[in-house]
Amino acid sequence: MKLYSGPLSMFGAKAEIACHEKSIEFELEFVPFSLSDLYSPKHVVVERVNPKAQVPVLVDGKLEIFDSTQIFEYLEDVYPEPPLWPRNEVQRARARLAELKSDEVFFPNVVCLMPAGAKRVGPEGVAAARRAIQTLYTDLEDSLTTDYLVGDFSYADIAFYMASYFAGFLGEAIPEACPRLIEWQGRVRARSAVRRVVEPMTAFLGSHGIEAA
Ligand SMILES: N[C@@H](CCC(=O)N[C@@H](CS)C(=O)NCC(=O)O)C(=O)O
Repeated sequence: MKLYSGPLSMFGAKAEIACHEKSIEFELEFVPFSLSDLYSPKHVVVERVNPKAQVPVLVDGKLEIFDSTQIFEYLEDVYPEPPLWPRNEVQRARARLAELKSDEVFFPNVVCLMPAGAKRVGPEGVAAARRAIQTLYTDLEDSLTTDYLVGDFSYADIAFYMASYFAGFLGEAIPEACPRLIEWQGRVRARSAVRRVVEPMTAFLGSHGIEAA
């Protein structure tokens, strides 16, 4: 199994963490990436497999797939243990929705804080994105009643941990007013699968003078 990702890819990190959680042996290849040129030039395999030319891409024998959530689904089917989706249907639906909301509701706001995103949306867009992030933190704080977002540790935790990790580097860390969410973050950060992926990312950012708030 080979995973194509990037040294700062939040979606690639999701797939990588899931592989480590499931103790899957896989090869990791980082595609060309720099803070100045981003994902240019594109990697030939990524361009061939993904019409959107984005990482992550997973190649397993003849199977070639892309998109972190599609990769989660494949990993769960092929390596069901330990489960990273809840077994109960209702909880599974909730976890899937939480994962989707992290990627498609929360993270687009984080993208607006990145240099290219901020240029695209302008100062008012950046301010709106910051407000939306804080509102979503508060909503999650209010709904968090267990150790993890939905039942046991799941793909939803992986997704939201990574999204909030990048928000933290962009000045929108989880606020002190959300103590349960801060504890949740510490709990996820302590997992060895998460540390293996996030520590090199933090080092990469640090080597470019970028520190978490
Ligand atoms: N929905 C996709 C998003 C993938 C994505 O946005 N990948 C970024 C890196 S984190 C990328 O490759 N960007 C390069 C580009 O869009 O040209 C997923 O879950 O994998």
